[in-house]
Amino acid sequence: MKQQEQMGRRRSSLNLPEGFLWGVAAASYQVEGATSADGRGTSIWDTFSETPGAVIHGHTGAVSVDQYHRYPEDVRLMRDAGIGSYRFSIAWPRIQPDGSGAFNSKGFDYYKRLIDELHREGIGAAATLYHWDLPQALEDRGGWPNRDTAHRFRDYAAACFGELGDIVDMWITLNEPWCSSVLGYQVGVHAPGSTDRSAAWAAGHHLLLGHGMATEAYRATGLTAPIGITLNLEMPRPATNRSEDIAAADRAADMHTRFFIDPLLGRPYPQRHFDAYPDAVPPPVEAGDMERIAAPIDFLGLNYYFEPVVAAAPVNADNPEGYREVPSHHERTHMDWPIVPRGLYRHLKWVWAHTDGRFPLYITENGCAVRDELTEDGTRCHDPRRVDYLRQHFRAAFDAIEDGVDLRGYFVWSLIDNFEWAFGYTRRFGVVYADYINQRRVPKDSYYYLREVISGHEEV
Ligand code: IFM
Repeated sequence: MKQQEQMGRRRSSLNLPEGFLWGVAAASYQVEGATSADGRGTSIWDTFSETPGAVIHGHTGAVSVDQYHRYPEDVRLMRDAGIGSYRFSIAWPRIQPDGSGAFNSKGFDYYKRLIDELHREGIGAAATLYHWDLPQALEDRGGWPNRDTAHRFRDYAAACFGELGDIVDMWITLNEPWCSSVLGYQVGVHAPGSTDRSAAWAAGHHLLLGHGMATEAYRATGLTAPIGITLNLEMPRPATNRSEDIAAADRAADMHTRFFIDPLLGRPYPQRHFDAYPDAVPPPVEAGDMERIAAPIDFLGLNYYFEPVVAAAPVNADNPEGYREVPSHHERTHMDWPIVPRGLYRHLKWVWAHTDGRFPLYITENGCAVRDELTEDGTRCHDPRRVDYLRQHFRAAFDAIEDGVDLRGYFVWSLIDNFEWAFGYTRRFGVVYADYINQRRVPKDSYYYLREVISGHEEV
């Protein structure tokens, strides 16, 4: 029996592959605030969060944790936890207020200041080009369902490569295009709040096309930092081993997973999904698009939060794909998401097999929302559920590495509590507590736990 099995499978992070990257992640609109500073334009999230009823309590990202001004403090918090890389996103409307035409040097300056500060403290910069804050001017011209937006994204990305290419250590083109397309254009709970399936499919295609064109533009620069994309795939677990449930779970992965991962691999979109909705218009694919989308990437980023359970359901007009989500016994987070660490192991193994081990993988987000409170004296925040959540998910990821998955790094979502989209500030994901009244940051127990895992002193 191996020693770690004798220890009940608890391991030290010192057993991780050489160079394993520990990071924390965040996104511009969720943490920056300063939405009208230094020439920033309006984004679809500014507009959406000001729409009555769109976000809980009418919260907006206008101030958030004010990282735009307070980034030195946040970088120090990362340094003191031994964080190796900060995954942040670049706000397109800071760089190009109208989404086309003139670029704003003050926008670039902010990211240069942030990256310089990170580097001064020995922390790498992992920049995401698009984490949902589309310039409103582009939405006014049709948004992602309009093919032109993919071209505009390519131009914006190329400008970022030109200005920041020598200091960014890792590029991520898009964060979770499923959310931008399906939540934004079909379900309508995210900006811009549309409810049109055809628009969502077109948006998904143009997001991927923008990714492919940006990746091609990047290669033309000769820059060598790795570039990839972050997906939030979902491989639901079949409720039982009956063949109907297994087939239902497979169908449930068509839009959430196959639509986004297969074209990156040079494979077609899942036609079966389009066939289920004959009234909707399939993605407007033009000659050469699929080749562009499959432009080689250097890694694939995965965001994992939970694994749903799916069973077969009667096929009818309301449920043409014939599946439904069913309850499970798992404890749930404040997002009402089930805690399924083993699902992360299955997820990594599935992606690794589905991609034929073609790209190294990174977990670019994982974490949980907990109803955190400060101690009475305001100096500590005990979040044992988050510590437990992280410990179990780290363990699942390390198991996958042991079983052959080339997982190169793990970014915890998030450094600090922030604007959780339609939930506003009511959901706390940080390992650092944000006091939104006075902008005080208070490290939670999970922050100290993460620090000790990274230093190799805490067993997982
Ligand atoms: O806060 C989000 C993030 O912006 C994208 N991935 C999921 C997180 C938690 O919901």
